[in-house]
Amino acid sequence: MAGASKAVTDSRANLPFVYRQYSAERLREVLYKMYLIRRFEEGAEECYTRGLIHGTMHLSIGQEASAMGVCMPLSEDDQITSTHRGHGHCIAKGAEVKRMFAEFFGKTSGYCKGRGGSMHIADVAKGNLGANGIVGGGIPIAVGAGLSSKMMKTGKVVVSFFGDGANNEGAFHEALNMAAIWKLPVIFVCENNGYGMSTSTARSTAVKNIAERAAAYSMPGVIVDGNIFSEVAEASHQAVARARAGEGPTLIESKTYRHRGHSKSDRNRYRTKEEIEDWMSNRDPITLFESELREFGFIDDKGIEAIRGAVSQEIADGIEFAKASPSPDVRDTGDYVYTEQA
Ligand SMILES: Cc1ncc(C[n+]2csc(CCOP(=O)(O)OP(=O)(O)O)c2C)c(N)n1
Ligand SMILES: [Mg+2]
Repeated sequence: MAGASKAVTDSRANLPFVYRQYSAERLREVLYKMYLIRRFEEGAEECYTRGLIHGTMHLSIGQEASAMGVCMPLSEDDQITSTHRGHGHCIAKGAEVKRMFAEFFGKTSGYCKGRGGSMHIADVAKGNLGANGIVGGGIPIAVGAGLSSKMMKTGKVVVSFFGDGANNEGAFHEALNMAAIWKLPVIFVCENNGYGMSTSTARSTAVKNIAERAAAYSMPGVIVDGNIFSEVAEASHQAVARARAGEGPTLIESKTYRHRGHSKSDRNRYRTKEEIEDWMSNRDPITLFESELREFGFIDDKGIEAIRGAVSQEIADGIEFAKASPSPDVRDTGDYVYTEQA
């Protein structure tokens, strides 16, 4: 998202940072996008159930504030690397849902001409270097992109999204060390949703907070409530400022929760119904953001209804676009799959 800022007005002086920094219009646009992520995934899930989409998918419902908050201070030129749970990151960085649906449907109008599907969407024009089916796979790529930014003096900041499961991999540690010694403009965002498949973070990770690992690489480690948009956006804003100033990387741990199972085949046996219900009822990121917007006078019921209606229309149009788009010719299905062909 473009990172324009508004002058601080007296009436907003005591509000949290993002409500002083951004215009009412931008903040309402964030709510729109949070709904767009959620409805996109609900729509994709429904299409999957109806047999219109094949394979599997990993839904980030419940993690929308994390994706939107991190991307808030990024410009279109800044870059991200994403994960197997990357639909929210993709939309937050500016992707069009109609081309995402088309990709899911395996159509030529999709972001990867229908060859990639849910786990491989890349939107390089908008700075999304790609989702990645390899856990932790995007972390070294982000460091490479950060090195490129520094050497070419492009001024780009690179965000690497990854899950708690990735922070115990060698690639994570090597990448953080390298980014730190070279002071690269990279922001490592660990979306800690409490589980890597069925394994809880407590069982897999020796430290209590993943952000503590930043100390080993001499960079700031910041913990945020990943379900509170304003908190995530503020931390991201600071990390972006540090990166742009040439001071190097930051590790942000965004504590959040996925409402759905790990993937379509997950039966949720490792989590209690009460735990899931608690996060859905009391910690839902869209509900929390909506109530802050209402409380601070940025939106009312009518405004929220208008956003919900417009999002539903964009989703319906996106699904129709995907349905109406052509499938690749069977003779061309091998095209665009490899970077170089014999
Ligand atoms: C290198 C690698 N190891 C294992 C897997 C299988 N796998 C896919 S997702 C996943 C869990 C990832 O957990 P986390 O990083 O916490 O992300 P989350 O699914 O919670 O968003 C695993 C083990 C994989 N895709 N790649
Ligand atoms: Mg996880």
